[in-house]
Amino acid sequence: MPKLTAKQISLQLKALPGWTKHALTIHRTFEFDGFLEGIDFVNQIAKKAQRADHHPDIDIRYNKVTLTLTTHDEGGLTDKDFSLAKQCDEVFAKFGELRRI
Ligand code: H2B
Repeated sequence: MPKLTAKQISLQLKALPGWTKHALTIHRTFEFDGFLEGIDFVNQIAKKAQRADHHPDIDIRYNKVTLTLTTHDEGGLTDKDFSLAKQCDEVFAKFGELRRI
């Protein structure tokens, strides 16, 4: 999986509002109704990460979860990071849907 160029990265980021690039990583902070909801989110992300063999850095602070993605093996950002970021957004969207019921 090759490292993406700066141009490819900015194109990918346009499709993922909420994600920010910092150095060789991208990150997004997700906010939940409480601590346990955030933990539930993290557990769902963990399953997806394991399936993809691609693991985010996870920072949990009460009801906020920050995910940071990079491809250590390549020393930069790859499609794997953007693919997992998209899956994280999809999981998060489900939490919003539950709240609206
Ligand atoms: N996760 C992340 N975020 N980056 C990697 O480069 C990476 C990983 N590499 N999970 C995987 C595991 C690699 O170490 C194994 C051997 O496939």
